[in-house]
Amino acid sequence: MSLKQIEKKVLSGKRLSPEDALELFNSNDIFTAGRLAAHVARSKNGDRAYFIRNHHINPSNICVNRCRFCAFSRSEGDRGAYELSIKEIISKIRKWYSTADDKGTQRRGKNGSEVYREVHIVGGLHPHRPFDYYLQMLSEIRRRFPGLHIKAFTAVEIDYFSKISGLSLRDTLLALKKAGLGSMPGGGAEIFNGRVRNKLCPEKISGARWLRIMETAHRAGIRSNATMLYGHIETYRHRVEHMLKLRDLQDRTGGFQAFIPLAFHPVNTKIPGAKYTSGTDDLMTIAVSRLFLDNFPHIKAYWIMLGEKIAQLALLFGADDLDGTIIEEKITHSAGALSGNAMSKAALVNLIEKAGRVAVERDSFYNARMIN
Ligand code: V47
Ligand code: SF4
Repeated sequence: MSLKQIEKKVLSGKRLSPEDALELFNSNDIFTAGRLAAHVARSKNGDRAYFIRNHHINPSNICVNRCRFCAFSRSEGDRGAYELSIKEIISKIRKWYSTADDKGTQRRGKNGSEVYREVHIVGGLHPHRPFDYYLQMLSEIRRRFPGLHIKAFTAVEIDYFSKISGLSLRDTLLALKKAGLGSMPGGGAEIFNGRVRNKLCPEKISGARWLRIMETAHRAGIRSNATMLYGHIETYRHRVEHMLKLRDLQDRTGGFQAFIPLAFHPVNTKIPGAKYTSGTDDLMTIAVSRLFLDNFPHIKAYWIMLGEKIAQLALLFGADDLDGTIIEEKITHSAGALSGNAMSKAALVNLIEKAGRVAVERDSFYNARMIN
């Protein structure tokens, strides 16, 4: 099908086929893809572009998987290996979540610091920590900071928790939810194709298992995001296959909130000949995902991986969310991220407004929140 025919399909609201998505990638025509994706984004989210005041915490980088693309992980005893106690996690949060009453009341923190709404927690698969450690972590955070949304644990971690606890997937998820889990991030999806996955991360759960865990989470009332790691050894066909599987699952559960294409970072990884992605590939991937994933409400341009300026441009190519303040990022920065580590609310608003969009501060479920 020609780009003209694809354009007709998009403008009449028809779903794109995998061949259409492949055609868009192969065309290298980022301007046509971007214009169409911006049209779709506008019809879903108007002029709005979202951001959130959030903070990342990685409880440990010790991981039994040691994926080849991951520069963050260490084995036990390696130089640079670390593990945080629950006390250390709480004091980290206390440092930045400095509301006067800890009840999540929206108020400026001490010394005019920002008020955060969400903590994003992901880490390695630790060889010795029991499931109870993770439950206690959640319940302690919830007890001390009841207004803070906890978005935590990738499907890969959920699978591991189910193994170490001996609980079914559903019971693992329900126990986490009861302890305070509010939603799940979309990491660990990488590329679903088995052959590529085996080369990238032979120890990691399969794509089918990742999808099953997300389905179970959605059916247990836990919403999540979905990601795709691109720009390493995969082809466009693998990317489209990956997105098709996500689209099919979303048709069945409706539990995904945002799709986040993750630009591969090559430094300190074990991927032979690996290079940074190009800005044009980043923008094309955002645009094709917006066009193809017609049942995903949001496409996130994760500024940490894209860099501030490509993330800003992505808002004109189909993205409607920049993620947030982040504050402390380890995974991408271990692999050569060129972006900063944190962005203030003012800087996020500036990026969005200078792209001609209306900045909307959101909570973890995309409800608009007043900017204070
Ligand atoms: O699962 C690891 C990826 C993910 C590299 O859901 C790498 O809101 C690039 O999933 N180069 C973690 N990527 C990050 C993630 C995420 C980030 C922000 C928001 C959300 C969300 C999710 O990072 C991992 C893996 O897929 N990753 N190593 C690397 N060298
Ligand atoms: Fe472990 Fe996740 Fe890194 Fe893989 S990507 S080595 S599972 S921390």
